[in-house]
Amino acid sequence: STPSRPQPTHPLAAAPVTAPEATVDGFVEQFLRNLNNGRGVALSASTPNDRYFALAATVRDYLMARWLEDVRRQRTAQSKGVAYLSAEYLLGRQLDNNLLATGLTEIAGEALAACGLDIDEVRALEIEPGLGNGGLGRLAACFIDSLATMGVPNIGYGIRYEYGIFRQTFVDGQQVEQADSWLSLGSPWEFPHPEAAQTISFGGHTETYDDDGVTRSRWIPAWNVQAVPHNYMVPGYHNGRVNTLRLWSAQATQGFDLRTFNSGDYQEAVRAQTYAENISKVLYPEDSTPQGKELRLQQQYFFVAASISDFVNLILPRDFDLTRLPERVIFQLNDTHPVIGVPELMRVLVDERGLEWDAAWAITRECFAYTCHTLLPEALEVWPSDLLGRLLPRHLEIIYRINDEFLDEVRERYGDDEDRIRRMSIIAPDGAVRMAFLATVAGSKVNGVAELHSQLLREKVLPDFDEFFPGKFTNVTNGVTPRRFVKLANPGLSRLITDTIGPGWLTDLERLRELEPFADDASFRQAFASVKAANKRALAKTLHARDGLTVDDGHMLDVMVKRLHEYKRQTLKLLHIVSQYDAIVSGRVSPAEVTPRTFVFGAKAAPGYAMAKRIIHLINAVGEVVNTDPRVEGRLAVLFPPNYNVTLAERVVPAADLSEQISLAGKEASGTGNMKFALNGALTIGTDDGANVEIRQLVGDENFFLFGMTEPEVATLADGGYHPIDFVRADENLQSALDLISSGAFSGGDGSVFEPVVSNLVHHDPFMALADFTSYAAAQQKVDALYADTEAWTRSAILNVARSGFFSSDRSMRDYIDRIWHTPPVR
Ligand code: BZD
Repeated sequence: STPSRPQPTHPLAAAPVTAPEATVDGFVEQFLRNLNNGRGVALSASTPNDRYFALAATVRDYLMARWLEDVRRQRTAQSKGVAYLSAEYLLGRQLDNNLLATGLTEIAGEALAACGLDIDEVRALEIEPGLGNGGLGRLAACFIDSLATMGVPNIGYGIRYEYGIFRQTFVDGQQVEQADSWLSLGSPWEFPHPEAAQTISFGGHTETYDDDGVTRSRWIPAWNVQAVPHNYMVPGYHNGRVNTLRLWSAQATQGFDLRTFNSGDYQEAVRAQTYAENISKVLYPEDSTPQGKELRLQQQYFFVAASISDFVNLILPRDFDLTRLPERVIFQLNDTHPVIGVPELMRVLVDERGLEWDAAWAITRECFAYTCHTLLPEALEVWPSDLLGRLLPRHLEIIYRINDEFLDEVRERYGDDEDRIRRMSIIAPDGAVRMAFLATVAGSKVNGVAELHSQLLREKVLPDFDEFFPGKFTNVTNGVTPRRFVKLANPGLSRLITDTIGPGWLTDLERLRELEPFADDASFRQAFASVKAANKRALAKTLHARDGLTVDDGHMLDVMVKRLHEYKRQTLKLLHIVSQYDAIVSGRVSPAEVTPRTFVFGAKAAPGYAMAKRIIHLINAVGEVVNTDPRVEGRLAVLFPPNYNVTLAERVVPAADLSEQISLAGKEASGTGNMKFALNGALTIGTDDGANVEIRQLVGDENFFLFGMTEPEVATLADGGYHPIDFVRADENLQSALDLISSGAFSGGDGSVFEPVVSNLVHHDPFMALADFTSYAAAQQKVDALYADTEAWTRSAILNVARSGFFSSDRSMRDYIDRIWHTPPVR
């Protein structure tokens, strides 16, 4: 029931909400009030966690007036907004970002100092919400930051996992996963609203009934759970705008247990409750090859149904004419994970709101758009129809009808081309539902995430659909938020940029172009190089405190951070390290000839991905030997800090000299780490893959180390039959590096330990690391040659920064608006 609207008589209650005064005094006052009244402690008795909570609450207080205003505006707006549907948001820490957005960073520091506290100590307590696996989840976080900064109305919808991506530790060099209990000390940034929970149903059966002479279908579900919204502020940068991120948490329905699951047995009742609450318990840590697990489908439907209902039933006015829904919202599908939203909206419109099927389908097709993030066939989600039918029987019926009508259209166009019908059917021959096809048929637009990816998507993954739906496919190249990944992560570079070209670039990143002429200015190069050196020292300090690791800040920092996957080819990097080590210890090369390098890895492996875990073990084993062998001391070091996450990325990226983006061409959809490194003045060594292609085009060939086969060359090699052993025979350094691993040099003399990795490479090598090794090693020699010329290297690094403004996620958002969403113009 709608609560009655208060009719205040006091002038304060009738006035708009105000923010505390943006001064040190104002901040101190609010901070102490939050400490005393919010935490119930005096400053003198406060714990570090109390102080962190009070500080967070204070920052929230400054944002609150704007947020309340924007939420009100959103409800009363007549214009179209974006509802971003994503199963993952890899947010990173909130405190610094929100301080930055409000412009309160300095004031907060002084205010805490005046309370006798060090803000850096308080800041260090924040545990980042790791509600995502990797690029896809981090992209969602960058996008909502950009939309808020551009003043575009947006709600991000997702899942409030109780446990995010696992915490990675190493035991004897092997990955061991621990639960990420990020909520154990509470979460100061969220606003839970249990009173506004939505009921989400599952299971049961469908039936038809007579509705005034019309036969209609309805779903009689068997059980349900409550979806409790938790709201987060998403502040724009210095613009007074605050959007909302709404994450849903599952809670057992009261009486759930008693009615549907048991017959009065208390233990069974509690078990049923646990079953319901499992839905938002944990993030699935697989970032490819999703297993068709029932709980995963439950998660997907849970958050999508809650989000659609939230928008349609609560945000829109009660009497809203739903045939005009496309004028008010576009649901952007972040990969196939939310695609069950398509039949859900159909069910809402047809079964709940009584619209005709055709009218509902016309609305639905306009309201969704789909972003694909992969090219790996095994990563395209399919749901077995028995599973889908058991959990969501009405949705399966709706999908069947969508497919029947779609295939009728295909037949109309092409006649009885049964082969084509089979290829295009949303239902696979084995009965499984192909979610990418459903998204493509339903979506108003389908986009890939980099030019090459979008092209391959059209030509290789969905060519029949591209032909059938002219104009449906488009590209939006990914981007990253410069607020977090330049300003927060790299304050030194940010200061230098502002001193050089003035302010304004942080929301207009193409302005970095104005740095180009300074690449030829020796004093600017000097300043730029000292920022990089300071960032290396800062990383050294972090890694020492965090993991007890030692970084020689005189080394070139050669960095490969991303999820561990064979297609990304961490093994190629590793073979290069082993071959350098081998060359020195075998005396083929004198240590003095080798550029001193520290190799930094950061990578989590999906817990069930055995080969990825073996590769992690091998990297650590190589590090163990290389780092303690006096023959290479001061020349080579391998560091693998565990638990790479957004917080660590913010330290590693600004310190890097060389960015490793070495996937097999045609496999990495885009990459976004590649953009972060270029923007922070690292040079890229990379293949012609994903957004590397666009990075290289923009920064120029002479400022990028390209190697390896192109995608067509990969296809040709695969067609002709790939025999990795041929490449081993042709390169004695490669042969020797592989032999060294096989000899047990990195496993205490026992060659069998890493035999599975070596033999997989030599006999299968599904991602052709060996075929690209020779070219990679040659490119690394060019790296060494340029690095030896400090001025030339710095010049290239500056040009990388100056020419990478295109990769701001603000630009990505403009492209989505122009090409897909058609929401009102910005500003
Ligand atoms: O998405 C990544 C791609 O691999 C990158 O190339 C691309 O840059 C980013 C952003 O577009 N994909 C993922 O990160 N995928 C997942 O994390 C994922 C998670 C669950 C299930 C399937 C995939």
